[in-house]
Amino acid sequence: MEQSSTFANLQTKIKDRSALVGVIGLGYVGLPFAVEKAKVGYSVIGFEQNPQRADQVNAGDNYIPDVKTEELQAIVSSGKLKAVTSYEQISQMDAIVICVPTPLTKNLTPNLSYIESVTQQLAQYLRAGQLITLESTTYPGTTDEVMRPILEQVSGLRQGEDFFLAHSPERVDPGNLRYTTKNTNKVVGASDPRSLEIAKLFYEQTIDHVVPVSSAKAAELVKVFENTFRAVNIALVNELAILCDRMDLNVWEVLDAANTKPFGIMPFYPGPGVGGHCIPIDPHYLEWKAKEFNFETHFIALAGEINRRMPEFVREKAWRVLNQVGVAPSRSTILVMGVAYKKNIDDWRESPSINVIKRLLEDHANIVYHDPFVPEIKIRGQVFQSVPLNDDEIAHADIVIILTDHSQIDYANLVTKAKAILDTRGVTRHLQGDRSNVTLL
Ligand code: SAJ
Repeated sequence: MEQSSTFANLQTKIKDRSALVGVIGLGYVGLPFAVEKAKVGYSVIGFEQNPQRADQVNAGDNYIPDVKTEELQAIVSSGKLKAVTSYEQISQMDAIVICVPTPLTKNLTPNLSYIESVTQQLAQYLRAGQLITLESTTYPGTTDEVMRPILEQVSGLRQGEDFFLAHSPERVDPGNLRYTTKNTNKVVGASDPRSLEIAKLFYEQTIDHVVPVSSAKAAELVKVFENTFRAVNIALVNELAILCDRMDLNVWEVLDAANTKPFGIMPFYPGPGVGGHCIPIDPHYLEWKAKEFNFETHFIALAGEINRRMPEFVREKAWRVLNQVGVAPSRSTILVMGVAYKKNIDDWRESPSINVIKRLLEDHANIVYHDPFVPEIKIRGQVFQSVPLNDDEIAHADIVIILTDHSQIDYANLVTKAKAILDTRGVTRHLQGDRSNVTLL
């Protein structure tokens, strides 16, 4: 097919919603995206390697809290969305969006195995007229230097002429009810103008504001910078918390007062560490790439080191509180409040709470936990079930450690009933009444 007609044909299909959309990876990014596309009339196929997840989608059984179950069920029953586990139908797709994980290895270096394996499979079926966009967070150069060569060499097709390739970083904030896939500004970049133009058109069909940048690398760096910004600022307040502990100052009072400044500041708060699949991970993708340019990203390295130190700091503070109540850690019963990596979500992967619990288990403490979002966790083969939050459980504990500040917990009752509380999230700091049994991080 002549190049310009390929391009024009794809433009038409995107505009009239007849374009077939493929989403590779139906996780916390891919499934909400697939639902948004299907809701406006596109036929969407989710290519999901996990058969259970594919079955759940096809049964309208929602597993992503940010997706409205009734919406998923409506588009699945209307036939607008289905999930498959093989790539057979990928060549029928007009637009393909890749939303696969980009984890770190144990040595904090990028693990592109998901992106590489998806790209290798995609390349076998690639045809003229397809748009491919990568949404996974990764270092600048992944789209152009890793994906493009595979796609061109295996298929013999050329980017910008036969197929189109762009990077558009995901900006999903799990649990955020205000900013959704639809109303969160979306950056998109590509290394040739036609890929950028067609990718921008594609995203504009379901996202209120699309922000084009000059290259895929710029788009990749935008996202990694966004998360580095958070990691560094969280590390700054975590370091301040450790210093305030040494200086016998209340870091929460200091930060609350600092945040009364009406300009030039942004609230970040200390905690038991940094969890999730973004902030503790993404900055190290940039740190790794920078070394190629003989450049040390000191802020990223330092932020990671400070944030990873926080679980140990919590352990030390827990020892001090146990000392005050006259119980040795090895003889203590500790009620942990919250194992999710941040409040009001159910995700406990990479959660700092797990790192704290591991350390307290090494001290032979008896650990029980309560998390309304997480019914069960497994640590080093040991299964823990969330206990009901009742006065007996609270009274039975020598210390309650608040590690995740879920909004639905009755903290006033906790303060009234608990022998001692270590609050690592500052969630009790504004409560009225006697809080002499509470130690803040
Ligand atoms: N944390 C702190 N102190 C803070 C903020 C966060 O200790 O002041 C901790 C959290 O408890 C959590 C970790 O850091 O363990 C990460 O928290 P996060 O608020 O950054 O939430 P995430 O990991 O869900 O980050 C997502 C990211 N979204 C994308 O990558 C697309 C991030 O870019 C968003 O900015 C972030 O949500 C958000 O704004 O909530």
